[in-house]
Amino acid sequence: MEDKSRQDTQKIKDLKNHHKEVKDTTLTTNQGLKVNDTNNSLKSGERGSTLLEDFLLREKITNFDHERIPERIVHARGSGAHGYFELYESIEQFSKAGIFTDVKRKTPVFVRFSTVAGSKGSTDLARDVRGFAVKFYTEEGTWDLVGNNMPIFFIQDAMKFPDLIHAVKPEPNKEIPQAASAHDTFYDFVSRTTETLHNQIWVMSDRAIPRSFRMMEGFGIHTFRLINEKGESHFVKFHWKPKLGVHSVTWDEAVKISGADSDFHRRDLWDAIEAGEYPEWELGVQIVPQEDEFKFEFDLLDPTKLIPEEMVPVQIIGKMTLNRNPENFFAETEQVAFLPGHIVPGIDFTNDPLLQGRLFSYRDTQLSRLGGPNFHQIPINRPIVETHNNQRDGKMQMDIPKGQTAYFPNSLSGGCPHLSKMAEGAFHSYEERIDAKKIRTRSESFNDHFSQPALFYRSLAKWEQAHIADAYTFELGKCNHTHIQERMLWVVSQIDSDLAKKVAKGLGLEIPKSIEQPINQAIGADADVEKQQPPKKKNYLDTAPTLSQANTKFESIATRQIAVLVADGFSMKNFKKMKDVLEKKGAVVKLIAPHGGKVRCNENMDHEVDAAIMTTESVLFDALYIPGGKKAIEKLKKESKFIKFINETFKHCKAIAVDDEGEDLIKYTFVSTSKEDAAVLINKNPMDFVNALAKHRNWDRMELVKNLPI
Ligand code: HDD
Repeated sequence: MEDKSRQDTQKIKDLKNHHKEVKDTTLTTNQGLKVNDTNNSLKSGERGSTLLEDFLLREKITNFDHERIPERIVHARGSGAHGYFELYESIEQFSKAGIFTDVKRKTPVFVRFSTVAGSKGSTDLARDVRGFAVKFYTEEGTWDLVGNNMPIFFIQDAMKFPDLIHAVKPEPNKEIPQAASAHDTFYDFVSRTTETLHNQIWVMSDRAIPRSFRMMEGFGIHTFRLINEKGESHFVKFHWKPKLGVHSVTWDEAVKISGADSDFHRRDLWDAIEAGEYPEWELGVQIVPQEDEFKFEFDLLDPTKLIPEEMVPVQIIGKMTLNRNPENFFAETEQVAFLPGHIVPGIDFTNDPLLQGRLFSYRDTQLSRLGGPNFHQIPINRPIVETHNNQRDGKMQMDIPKGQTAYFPNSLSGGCPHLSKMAEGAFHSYEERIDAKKIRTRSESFNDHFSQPALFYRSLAKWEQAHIADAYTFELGKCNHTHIQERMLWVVSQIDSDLAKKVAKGLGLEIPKSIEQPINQAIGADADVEKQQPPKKKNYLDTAPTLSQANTKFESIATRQIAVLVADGFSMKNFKKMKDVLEKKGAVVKLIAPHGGKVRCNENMDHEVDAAIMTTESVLFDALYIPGGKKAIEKLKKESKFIKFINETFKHCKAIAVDDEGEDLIKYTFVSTSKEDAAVLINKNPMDFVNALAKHRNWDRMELVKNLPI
């Protein structure tokens, strides 16, 4: 049956014009010549040398030699999907953009999620920021919202971006480490550039190791402007809120997932869409009236600061659904080009100096990545509206512009393309009043680097704080230079002294009383040192509970992966009862057995095995169920990997349900020490398991399992 929600958007229809089917066709060269041998080159005799004449060989090999384009300098590892955006209610009082006023529209989108530091083939589970870039193909032109899964950025001025990236990327002499911030150069930079600390502590938090792309928030980060019909401006911050809530894995899992399935997030996104479980995010806006620009104790133009939702609530205005996987990874996900400079009437920039620099960088990078100025003609990058201008030629011109003229004004082409009138929806930059000196400096109002990292840390649950301490200990433990570790300890102590003490203990170091130049060097060599960091931390809010993942949504178990451990003779009655409930709630049940092929239940029916135990790992699942059946349990006991599987599931604080003889199996595991645990369910109602699973993890178990020898 046709899935109505998957009806082609205008962009999909457009892309279909470029699809190339391979059904029932003859192999040809790029010139259309039919080919009857693509296995052998042209030789001088059966055992002779290959001839230069062999144009078939040359065409095939030349294409192959040039298959790769430079990977993105950052965000190289990514995964994309198509979908659409729908507006719940018009916000015309703030913006005249069609996408924000027309509730009947279904605006096509293409989204690319990414990690930042790693190469194209690196693991999905690196501790890192995730890119969250959305291309809206709107009726007034393309709007790109190129954000991340964290609401702030590392630096305040685009001028420092190359330094930041050079510090985090593999060290240039040895190209080590891949997709990891845990090394000397990064912490050398961070400890000397304290504006990074806010984003840095978010990277130490669970946000940096998401359970899935579908379970992370997205943020536009910068303060943008919304412009209404009257030309009035309101400041805005954009938020994406996942319908499934914000959830993460533990670091121990992340490390193991990287080995077991380094495509974990990519696969999860792909599988969910193929299964019809379309990922959804609601779009929210925080609106600040123009006159409130200076009302806050931080600067709205400073991208290292967030506006706590407790100060300005997020108003939900629409929903994005991803319902279609790309047809071709390279053509779409690799070649898609996002530019923060792509905006539409009703949306405008602010003077955030990071945003201003980005407006240059993204177009520039596409020139070398995609080879020339015509990258907007690549199918995935084409807007859904027609384009007409006098820009011409360049590498890979795909259109054939007709006519005698390519200049404006002209009379020979009847003045076309002519200029648009404002009433026809022309873009017009917001007329911000500027009366200033030309200076190379950083605004004094940006000079607070510790208040918001401290607010973030204070706002988290105990288990989240513990994860941050562990993350700092791990990351700094990987640094080889004591002076870098000590400087970081001092810097962290300015955020929270208890946190710094925990990390210092793990490193076996003392927190220095002071350090030479505890200063943000970005301010400039001749700046007044006294005026710089750290001044007294501001405390304008005790806590911001919305920053904690403990306060996210815990309603759904849809798409959660449940490992069911079985062997021949497993209890069909128990299994069926549990499976029916789980599947009704949208969870995915997978049978894990000692071998592949089929497994026979105690009612003599054969069941397809989803994975033989040797091919899978507990870290790829959200929860575990053991249905019992005497014969089956005896078999499972004999395979140590099942015991490891159960112990690991327990260590990672996941829900475990066992029925009947299943209890005999957990006697051999650490689970037996915790039968009172809220997420260990022995002979309980399947709904108890569902409820435990919806909570994502039982963090109350954390202290107990911390030192388990697995
Ligand atoms: Fe950037 C890619 C997000 C600051 C320069 N950036 C890139 C992508 C995302 C972001 C999600 C990947 C897009 C895709 O999937 O193709 N970047 C951000 C955010 C920033 C930010 C949220 C701060 C708020 N970036 C930033 C600065 C600069 C760049 C300050 C340069 C001055 N970013 C780039 C780039 C990339 C890029 C080098 C690499 C590939 C690309 O642009 O298309 O130009």
